[in-house]
Amino acid sequence: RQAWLRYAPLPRGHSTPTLPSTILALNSSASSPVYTAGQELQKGIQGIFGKRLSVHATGKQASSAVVGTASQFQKLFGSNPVKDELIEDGFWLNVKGGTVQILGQNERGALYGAFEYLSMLAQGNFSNVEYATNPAAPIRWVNSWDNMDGSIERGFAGKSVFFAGGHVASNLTRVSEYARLLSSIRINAVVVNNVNANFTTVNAENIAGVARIADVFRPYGIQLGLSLDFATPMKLGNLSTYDPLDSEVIAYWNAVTQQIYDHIFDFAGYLVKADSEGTPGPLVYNRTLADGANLFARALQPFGGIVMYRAFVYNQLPDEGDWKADRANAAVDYFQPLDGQFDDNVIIQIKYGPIDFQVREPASPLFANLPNTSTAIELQVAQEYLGQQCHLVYLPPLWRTILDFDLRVDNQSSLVRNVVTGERFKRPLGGSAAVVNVGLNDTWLGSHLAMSNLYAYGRLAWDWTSDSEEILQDWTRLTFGLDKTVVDTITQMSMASWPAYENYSGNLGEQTLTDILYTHFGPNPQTLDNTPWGQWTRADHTGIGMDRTVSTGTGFSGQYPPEVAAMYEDVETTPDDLLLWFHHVNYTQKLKSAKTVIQHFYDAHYEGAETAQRFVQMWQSLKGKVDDERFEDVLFRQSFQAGHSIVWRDAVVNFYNNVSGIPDDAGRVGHH
Ligand code: GCW
Repeated sequence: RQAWLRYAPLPRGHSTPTLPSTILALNSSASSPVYTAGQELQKGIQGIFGKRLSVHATGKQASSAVVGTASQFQKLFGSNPVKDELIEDGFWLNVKGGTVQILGQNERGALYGAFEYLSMLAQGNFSNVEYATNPAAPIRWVNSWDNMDGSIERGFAGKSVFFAGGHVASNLTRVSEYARLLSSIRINAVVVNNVNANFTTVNAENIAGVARIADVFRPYGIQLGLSLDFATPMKLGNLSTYDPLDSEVIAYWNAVTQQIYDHIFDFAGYLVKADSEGTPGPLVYNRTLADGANLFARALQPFGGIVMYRAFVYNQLPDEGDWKADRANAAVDYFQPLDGQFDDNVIIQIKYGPIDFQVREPASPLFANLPNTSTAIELQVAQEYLGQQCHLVYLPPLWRTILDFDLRVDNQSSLVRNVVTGERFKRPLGGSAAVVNVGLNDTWLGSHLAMSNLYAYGRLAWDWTSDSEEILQDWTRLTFGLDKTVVDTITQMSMASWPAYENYSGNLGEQTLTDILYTHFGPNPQTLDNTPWGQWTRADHTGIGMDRTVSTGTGFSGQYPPEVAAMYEDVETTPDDLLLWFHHVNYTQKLKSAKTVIQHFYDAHYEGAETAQRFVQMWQSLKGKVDDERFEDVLFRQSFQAGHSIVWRDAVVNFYNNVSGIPDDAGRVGHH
């Protein structure tokens, strides 16, 4: 349960640095992050070096490690040693042998700095450093799809740490442990309940309940947010409408919001999924999505809260035969016309791709279409379509394909990451949210190795240019120790894992091919087509792929700025890995690799499954280097993945062999 915060002793024989003699934490109030930082430094140094330092809130000593805000420091010492500019949540770290200064712009930043220093020590890194670091964006949130009854939508690790039986859980120990992990990766807010929200979340009893969660979060610098059911005024408030422009509805939400702030003075804000997959919303009253978002924005504005309004709005599309119908078009169709109509404290939260957390998608074109609106990217640490933590899939390389993508708005560099941080369009707000869905399982996500995705999410949300592999190695050392073989092996497995999963699931941009009707787990290519969910591949006897061109297809490629639109419009300039996302082609179409589409399917599936087999041997080579409990647990999962990858391989290659009737050049597939 300590995950990457174990503070395990360094290997025998490892050198020891000059340590500070005491810890000076410049705030003694137990709910302050600076106090937490002092406790954490004490705990960490004791764990790593077996030395217990005392913690004080006053008294100057040259050899103390000092942690606090720059202004607290200034007050006590009469000077400010911070040499670079700090923005909100940023910190300054100065380590010179026994001299340790950890100074945040705010208290949260100070706590982040303490974790950074401990992370260095735990990795045996005793270098002298002096630097400031600031976040890429102010919004670094986690979303939890926890239901009030304690179940978790797309949760793969047991019941909720937050809720049980319609109430907030009575024992919040796990919440506090979770908050500690999240603050160490610089997450600053958590939305605790499912976006498919239940109106009872904001009844009087539950507001008092979530206030207890906020109390547990506060010492870790984490704010609490809530998802709302748009129809609450009717369901809970006994009004006859939930029309966002109705004065009683407005008064109702103002009152609820006031009540929340009465209990939680530092409440972060609301997350809203409206008019989506059956949830109520403003469209029911022919109001715009901006009317819906601004309703909450205005209720929150006096308190400094924000609204994360999800762009995941689409209708089910009954008619796949309609060559123009395309769910991927929905977000831009709905939101682009509203650009500029959202209040300043509204952030549009956009899933990374235009459909839904697929193994590969192009960047959502909505990122290019809202220059006058603040945006955030939504990622999913919970591997819903990506093996549900039963398969090892290290996600940062996938995320980076989106965040590093250049949308070329106005023919200028417009990386997605620079859009969501607010930099590209000069927006005051922006950032990211990841759906995490930890549960009561001791591993948090259901799998030890899956925790690298959570760790990496936090690190990237702070700095999207950090290297995926270096982050992974930090995580591995902190989680499993400094043994080089362990670090190298987990690195190799993890870095090969997303390509492997893509190989044995959906190739060339045709989505995951997982079962989308029931489980979202395991292969089921036949569920993609002929359903109203709109995750179509249009596979028939001769060809496959969604024609999303402007000239002959759904017009989706035209939602990108001209340079990008032109690239995707043309089969020749569309990268192979997104070919079937943008084009309907024959199975015999030649790829840039000179293989045909169908032969690529066959080869990739065999290759992907072979890689998954190798993970088992690679992991086995770590026996004795990883404690038995975690060794066995991971071995079990890797063995499952190895077997399941063959199930995937055979299901998918046989499916396309059957529809196309084209044999495998290598003779592995079908009847021969
Ligand atoms: O991917 C789909 C999930 C739903 C989820 C929805 C969403 C919370 O299958 O479980 O609902 O996306 O993101 O709103």
